[in-house]
Amino acid sequence: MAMLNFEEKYRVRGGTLIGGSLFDFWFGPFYVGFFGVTALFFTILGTLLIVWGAAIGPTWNVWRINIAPPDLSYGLALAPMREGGLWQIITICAIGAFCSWALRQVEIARKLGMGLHVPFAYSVAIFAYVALVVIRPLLLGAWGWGFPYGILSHLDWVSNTGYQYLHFHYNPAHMLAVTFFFTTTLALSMHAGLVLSAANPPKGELVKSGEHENTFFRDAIGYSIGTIGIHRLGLFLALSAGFWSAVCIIISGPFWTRGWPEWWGWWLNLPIWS
Ligand code: 07D
Ligand code: 07D
Ligand code: U10
Repeated sequence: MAMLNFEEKYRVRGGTLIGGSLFDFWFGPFYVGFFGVTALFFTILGTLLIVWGAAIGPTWNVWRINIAPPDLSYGLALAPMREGGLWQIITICAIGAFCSWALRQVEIARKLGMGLHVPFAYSVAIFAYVALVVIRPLLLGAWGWGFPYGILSHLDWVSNTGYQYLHFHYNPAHMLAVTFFFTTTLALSMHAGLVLSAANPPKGELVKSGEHENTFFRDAIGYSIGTIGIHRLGLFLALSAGFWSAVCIIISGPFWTRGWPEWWGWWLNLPIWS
């Protein structure tokens, strides 16, 4: 079925979570929906607040614009606009926009009778963000622990936070997250390479099948995970990367206050060494 015919067939009412058919329509290629409206609302408001923050700040250099969270002395209270209040409202807008976007994905998936894998996956990214700007600051008792909104300033925050724990590479959850990130890239490059090599042959040659793909890996490593399996594995690897990232930052401070190399003391203290 041509794409335009398909869209005509599936652009039907229903599947919405809230608002019935109020916003149940399309605008050009975009599905609108209640959560499209809330996503747009939070995005526009949040972006305007960033522009305001830039306007009252010292620079218009996009790399150096910085909207910092409140000073630690404000604890979990609201701060005046110019002293971190802006960061607090932008954070609310960001969470509002990200969650709206995930729920819009849910509505679109429901309309199409598809699974909720995409919104579930996106929710893990939202979890990592919320871990950084809500969960960890709450556990540490001050919004000031959140990261600043700025292209270079957020990099400074990552570096400074890393060195607060002496050597962040020794954080065991960071190790797991990094390993999952690396494995995700490996898996994607293997999968994309395999599919292109079979499904996109040079002109004049036959397109190869899933059997060829299976056989390639059985010949090479003795086992093939299969054509659905590789997608399950890919999702698992990628979501694990995000999940362990969230864990690695939540435990830094709330559950471990010393340098991360010291955490490995348990290994040196095992009775088997004495
Ligand atoms: C390719 C999809 C498209 C998305 C893009 C990002 C904005 C921000 C806002 C000026 C893969 C759009 C960017 C809307 C503009 C203002 C105020 C996704 C793709 C192109 N970071 N980070 C970047 C964000 C954190 C870290 C780049 C966001 C944590 C490091 C971009 C968040 C930590 C490096 C960016 C976030 C951290 C970057 C490219 C939120 C740990 C880099 C991102 C909401 C996770 C790299 C100058 C990219 C860079 C980079 C955006 C959070 C670390 C500006 C939106 C606090 C070490 N980050 N980041 O391609 O070049 O993502 O930085 O949590 O080296 Mg970051
Ligand atoms: C938070 C992004 C969420 C995004 C959302 C969507 C928009 C819309 C619109 C384009 C989580 C935003 C959408 C804005 C855009 C349009 C139209 C993703 C998020 C919801 N580290 N480290 C990680 C590595 C070191 C440190 C994670 C490697 C040093 C700290 C990952 C190395 C020190 C923190 C990772 C390395 C250090 C991290 C990041 C190597 C510094 C974190 C990925 C090779 C001296 C952060 C939750 C992530 C974290 C984190 C990798 C080195 C410190 C595992 C490979 C030793 C303080 N590091 N790191 O989390 O876990 O993505 O955050 O050296 O806080 Mg690290
Ligand atoms: C995959 C795949 C696969 C494919 C694929 C893909 C994964 C099976 C079949 C997909 C992959 C790709 C396409 C590859 C490239 C992708 C990446 C590299 C990932 C990164 C992506 C980007 C950088 C692009 C990001 C772009 C975005 C997010 C779009 C931005 C769009 C908007 C902001 C508009 C969103 C629309 C909304 C919210 C609703 C609609 C609204 C409007 C259009 C505006 C008008 C509004 C109205 C009419 C509503 C009225 C609003 C009101 C009343 C309130 C407004 C409030 C105010 C305050 C004004 O596996 O193989 O192939 O392709």
